[in-house]
Amino acid sequence: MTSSRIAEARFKAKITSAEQAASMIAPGATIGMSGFTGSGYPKAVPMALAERMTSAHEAGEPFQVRVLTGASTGPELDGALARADGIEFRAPYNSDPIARDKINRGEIDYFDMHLSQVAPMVWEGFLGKLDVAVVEVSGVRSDGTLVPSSSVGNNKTWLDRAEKVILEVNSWQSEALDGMHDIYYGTALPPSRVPIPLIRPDDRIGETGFRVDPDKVVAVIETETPDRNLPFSAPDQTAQAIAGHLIEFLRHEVSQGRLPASLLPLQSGVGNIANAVLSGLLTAPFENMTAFTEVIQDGMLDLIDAGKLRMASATAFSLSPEAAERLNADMGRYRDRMILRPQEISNHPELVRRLGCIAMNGLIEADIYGNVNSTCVMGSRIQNGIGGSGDFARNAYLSVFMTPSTAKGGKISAIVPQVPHVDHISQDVQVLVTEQGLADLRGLSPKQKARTIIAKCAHPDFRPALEDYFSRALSGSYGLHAPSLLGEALSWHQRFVETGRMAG
Ligand code: 0RQ
Repeated sequence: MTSSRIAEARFKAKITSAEQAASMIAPGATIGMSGFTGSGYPKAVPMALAERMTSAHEAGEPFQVRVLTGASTGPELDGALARADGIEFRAPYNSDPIARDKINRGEIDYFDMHLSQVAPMVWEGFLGKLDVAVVEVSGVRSDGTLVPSSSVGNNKTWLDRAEKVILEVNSWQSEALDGMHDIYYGTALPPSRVPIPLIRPDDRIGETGFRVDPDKVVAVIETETPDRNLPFSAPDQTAQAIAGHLIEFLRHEVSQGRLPASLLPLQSGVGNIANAVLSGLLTAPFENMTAFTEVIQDGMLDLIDAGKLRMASATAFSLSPEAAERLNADMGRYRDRMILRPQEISNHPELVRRLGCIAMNGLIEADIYGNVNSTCVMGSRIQNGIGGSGDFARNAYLSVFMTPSTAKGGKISAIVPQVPHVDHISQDVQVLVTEQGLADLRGLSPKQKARTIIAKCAHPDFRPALEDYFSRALSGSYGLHAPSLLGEALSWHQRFVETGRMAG
């Protein structure tokens, strides 16, 4: 079908079917798969593996594997394997609804972790021996190096560490991707680590392809399947209001001389609000911006087209089908303005700190002291995972968290007396934004933060109850540094679990 994408004879000789490749994966294997926010994940082998698992289960035989990826994937990977009851252990990130449900029913063990730490932890041996790598690429060059596809993630590490390698060569991916990637081979473990020689977001410090030992490659599959590419919904009023507050704040920071007029390298999470912020930047007065981020989404293409964004560094695309087509049709032009890197570099805490990123991430809820829960609904039910938000939030020059002030049709307040699970401690949360307003928490004590967050960010339906809680805590708390009523602090969540609403 697409063997013109495979320019090296030894790889060509290994072209086979997905079923054949899947038969090389044993029960209990630890598999490093490509894939990050629905792009660049293998689309054929996981489905064939899921079929094998289903047949094994029907015959009464156990068949599960341990799955590591870059981040989230698509229905052909997490969805298929979870549906087949085939995942025993999953890391580092999941957003698939079937896998999420099984994690929350206690049927899959899930290690939700900082995305920058996956590759080093694999090298350190903390995630076990890597048996197989299943990696999507967009081509094999005549010298045997691999052209990455629409995400890089941890693929370098999977290819280096796995005993066996299975490649999916996807001809849906644009051939013009060749040359866009920057694969850095200079990482090492302590005490041999050296500084990463990246000074500006647009520096190239590595190679444009992956190296792989051809003797480890056991199968090459050809595919022609699009990435997941979820439809894009235009920002709603709430998202626009949040974006408006944030952009106003950024303008203020520029006017005060605390940010340059081109801002600092942007990191933007995914989703409706993140896209609204990027859309808002289209008409904001900032020029010559850069992004040092995890994913390139629709809004970044618009900013590049408008000449506002000079370049974007990331590890993956996360696009709507329309934007993916736009990108693929004009890859030669976009290629000079984008760099995809391994996620241990795109999210590297030292680089984020040194470049001075502006981190903008979503949250599930924040408490009045500015602690943020990004992952666990009611403290126990995982939504997605911390992803790269921790890599960026702790180290950013400016760490912003954004959310609508209520969830579930107003039954839940996103501002609560105390979060039942903490992903980002208050020291890592400098600015909190809801559609109600923006709280600048820099330099504030816990009590000052509480007053600011309640006044600026809480929804009016919940504000009086928060004020009441805080004023009673001021007299009834064990200590008055960060006043808390221990018996009551989580009662809002308990009430929701019991009655379906937080309000009494
Ligand atoms: O659930 O779909 O069942 O209704 O959470 O919420 O409002 O659609 O918002 O898509 O922006 O996601 C924090 C989850 C926000 C995301 C989070 C429920 C809500 C809905 C989704 P339903 P929305 P978003 C870059 C950085 C962590 C990783 C990260 C996230 C669902 O931003 O995963 O930042 N962040 N990565 O109803 C109960 C609340 C709720 C709530 C929302 N207070 N209580 N449920 N929900 N608030 C990307 C990567 O790292 C890859």
